[in-house]
Amino acid sequence: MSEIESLSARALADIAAANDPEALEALRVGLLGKQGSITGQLKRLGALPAEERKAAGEAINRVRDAVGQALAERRSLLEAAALDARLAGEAIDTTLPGRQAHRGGIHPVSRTLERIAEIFGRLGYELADGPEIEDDWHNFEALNFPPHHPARAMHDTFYLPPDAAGVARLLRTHTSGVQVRYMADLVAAGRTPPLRMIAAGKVYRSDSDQTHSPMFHQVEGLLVDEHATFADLKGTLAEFVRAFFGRDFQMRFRPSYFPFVEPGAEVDIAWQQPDGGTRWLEVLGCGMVHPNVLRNCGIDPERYTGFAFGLGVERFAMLRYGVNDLRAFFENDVRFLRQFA
Ligand code: 2U9
Repeated sequence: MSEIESLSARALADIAAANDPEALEALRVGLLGKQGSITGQLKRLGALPAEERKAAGEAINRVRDAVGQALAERRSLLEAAALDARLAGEAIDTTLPGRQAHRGGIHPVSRTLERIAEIFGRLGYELADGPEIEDDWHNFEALNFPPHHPARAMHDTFYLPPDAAGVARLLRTHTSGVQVRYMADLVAAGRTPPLRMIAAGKVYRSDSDQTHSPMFHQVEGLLVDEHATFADLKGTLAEFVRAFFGRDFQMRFRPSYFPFVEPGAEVDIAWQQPDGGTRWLEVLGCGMVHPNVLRNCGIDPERYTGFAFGLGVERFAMLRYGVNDLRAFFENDVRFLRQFA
């Protein structure tokens, strides 16, 4: 084997055995660099006899080209292998389960309130709200509670320090001040009944046990028109109870006293017991709006009549979801709340 042939064979074997780009580069410099062995062969061509020079030159050039190509192929092979190794090391395992996000839910009392407002919305009632800090006029006086009247003691009122003008302030004990404002605003805007509205929101009474919380939610409704009657009230409440629970109930209206209505009544429904029997359950209060209340709001009681009703949202939520302690709604135990999400 000629010198150039054995040089070529050794070079190709070395290239094939090179396992990293640095080793390959060292081989390139040793073969094709300025001091490289193949470059050295080319430099020595001049020393050969003229008749050998052509064939020897061609042979060296072939080896130089073959070695150059082998270097390039080996380089791209090593680069591809290095890239594969990097990609394998950085790979994301998409089969791993992701971190679970916590899913929130609507509070059962809010759900119930939304459900009640939705039902009355379908019956044409507009939803209104007002301040939770009230004055004596909107919470009591306009609603036919005279000063020092014993009916005030029915509400265990939380009083606040008087405002800068010395006017007494309190946490509203019912949402009825919203209806008072609604009627007064309607009259001030130069409009007249008919009107249909519900007030919904938090109310406060100093009372706390299994069925009473110092803060609870009320929905109250009001309809005023020229010929509104107690029969309209009964039909409206029967329709509401049917829509809320999804079935009909036997209902009973028991006379009761509220200063802002006359006559007033408490509404019981015949509730199915687990033992198969039924029991009367009080679920609502209602009545025909007292003429004094209409007059206090600027509406002529000789021309207009109205009916009104009130209910506790937590009570409806307890019945619908079968919860027997009101306080569970406010303890914020997610194990309890999650059941309704
Ligand atoms: C105006 C005129 C009349 C609203 C009414 C009741 C009867 C009633 C209670 C039910 C359970 C409150 O949540 S509860 O504790 N409410 O019994 N509410 S009539 O009558 C009004 C309201 C405003 C201007």
